[in-house]
Amino acid sequence: MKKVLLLVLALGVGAAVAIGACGRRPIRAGQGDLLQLAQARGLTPEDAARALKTFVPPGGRDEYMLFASGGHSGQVHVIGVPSMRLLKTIAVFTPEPWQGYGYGADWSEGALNGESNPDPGEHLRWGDSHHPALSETDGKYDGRWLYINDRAHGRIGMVDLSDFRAKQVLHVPNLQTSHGGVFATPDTRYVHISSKVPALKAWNAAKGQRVTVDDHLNRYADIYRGYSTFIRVDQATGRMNLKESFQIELPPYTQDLADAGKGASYGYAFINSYNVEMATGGLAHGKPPLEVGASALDFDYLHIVNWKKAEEVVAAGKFTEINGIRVISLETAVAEGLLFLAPEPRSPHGVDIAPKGDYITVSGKLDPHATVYGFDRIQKAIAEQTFEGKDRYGIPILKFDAVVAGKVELGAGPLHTQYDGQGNAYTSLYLESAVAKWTLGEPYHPADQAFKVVDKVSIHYNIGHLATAQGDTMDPHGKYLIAMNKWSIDRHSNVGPLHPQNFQLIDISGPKMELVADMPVGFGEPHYAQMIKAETVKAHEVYDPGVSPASMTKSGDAIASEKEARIVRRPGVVEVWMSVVRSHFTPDIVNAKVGDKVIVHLTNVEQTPDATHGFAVPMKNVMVSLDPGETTTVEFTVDKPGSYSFYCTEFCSALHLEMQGWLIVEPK
Ligand code: K7E
Ligand code: CUA
Repeated sequence: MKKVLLLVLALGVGAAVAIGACGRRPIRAGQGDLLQLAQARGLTPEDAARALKTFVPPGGRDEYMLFASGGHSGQVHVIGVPSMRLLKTIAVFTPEPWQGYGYGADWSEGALNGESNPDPGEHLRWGDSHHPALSETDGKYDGRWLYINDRAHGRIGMVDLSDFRAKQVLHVPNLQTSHGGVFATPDTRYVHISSKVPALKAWNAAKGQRVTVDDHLNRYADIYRGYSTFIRVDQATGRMNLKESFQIELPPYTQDLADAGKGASYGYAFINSYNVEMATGGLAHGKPPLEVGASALDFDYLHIVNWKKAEEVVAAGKFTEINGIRVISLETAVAEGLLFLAPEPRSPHGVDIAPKGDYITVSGKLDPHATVYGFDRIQKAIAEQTFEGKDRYGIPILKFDAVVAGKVELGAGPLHTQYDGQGNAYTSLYLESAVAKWTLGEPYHPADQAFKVVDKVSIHYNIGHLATAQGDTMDPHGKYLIAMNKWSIDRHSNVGPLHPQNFQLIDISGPKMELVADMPVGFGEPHYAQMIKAETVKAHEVYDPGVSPASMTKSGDAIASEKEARIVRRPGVVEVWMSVVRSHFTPDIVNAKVGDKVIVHLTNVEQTPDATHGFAVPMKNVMVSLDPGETTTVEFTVDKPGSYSFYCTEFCSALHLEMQGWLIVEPK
């Protein structure tokens, strides 16, 4: 049946008429034959073929999961590919009530409030999520954890993919903002995050340095610094451990995207930069506008960091601890030979390492080329000291011609690159609104066929990142490409002046790229995304009985059934162990006195998939989601007398509406 159907579509709908006319059985799908269905909906044969490429039958599963950043929504969106259906939104930097994230639940408060906040009084309630990084084993996604940075702040979040919840947000010391490289090293020993806009030098900032506009304009090169941070990951839990992490001080260029070396280049990290001019902005102070000042020179610098060596330098004690993290100074980094620069054509954006770790693609942004560096050439240039000089901080600059393996003219505004398993690269062209497919060199393609554009497809419109299936790993599948477009203009129904972003699914399984589907994205501006084979992710269906999402182990406050439910009072505190089950809270009446702190340990004692309940208390900003098996604690203070009817927020059962109780606050 399937074969006949494909044949019909391959032949075109016209052919289907002929087949029908020969008296063969028309192919029926529901209420009509395919021809009638296509005609009734105004679809061409090409449209119908596209529909077949993306259609997932009712109850079916997508082959891949796309983890897309949500930009200034501070979230991560999980999307099925090829159907382009939204499966989940994971809150990371921003409260989200459905998941009970940021409305009193202990695990979520712990994550959202963050660790090592330099300004603990300032509770951030948003972030600008840009670059997701799935954990890896042997250079391949392993489906355990996901890390993502906050562009607005120097923060990194961790999502546990065993329950798709954010568990940790870390303020990275000495970074005020972040951008590049959230990436996991191929073994997830570290996740990396670097600064975006240089911040006041940590050595001084720790002493409470003050700054004037005059300092900013005239001493920029001395008082600001960037930092490249390697955050150690606990291999059992995925949690980030600052004590075992380290940072490398960088010049106050604006460090942009970054990527991890792998295979041939394992142990290295590569970070782009722009504004090596160190423009400060300040038109009214006689300085050029930042965007002009930052584009004055022809070259910026690719930073080449030997993090394996940095790890040894730290182990040898050659660091200073600043604001809770071990920092290798710029001087030490240069002296130890763990930091090099390579010129890159002005104001690049993406840096993306090829699957075997041998090529490093830098995209021009203002230059129509991609510049491809050979890691073997970089190593040789370092060994032979093929330098063209040093920057003002003494960092050796490798000779451009010595390290470049190839250049390829792609089109206007190249930004980001992904790969497939056949030695092809795919680069987004922001200004041209297109994706260029081009070839890598040896060992992927012979020299005479290398660094050539082989195909181009238009997208709609203004593409930022793109993601191919596992396209930044050592196991790229190719197959699908998602263009993550900033503008949708005329592609969707008018929903007011703030238009949805537009994801486009492109079939890259054949020699020609083919645009297959649009997906409006009306929930925050995605930047980067990663696409993983769905079966690699093995999340729990339900929590084991009494598991706390904070620790993923059995909570000491878990109860097994309503028989263990109880209320314990001590002066000023009412502590409740409450069972939650279809369709009852036990106890269902809790009494407290004005001024009491109320602590409720809630256990959803069910083990049925989907039997989620909620616990919401009016006027207290409390909303907890309780998935089957989960134990979560919520704490709040009651300061006004009255009767508050708490209730279950999920339509969990026929008697869901009856699933409520009372908190009675008596006068003192
Ligand atoms: Cu190009 Cu933040 Cu990755 Cu956006 S960045 S597009
Ligand atoms: Cu439990 Cu509704």
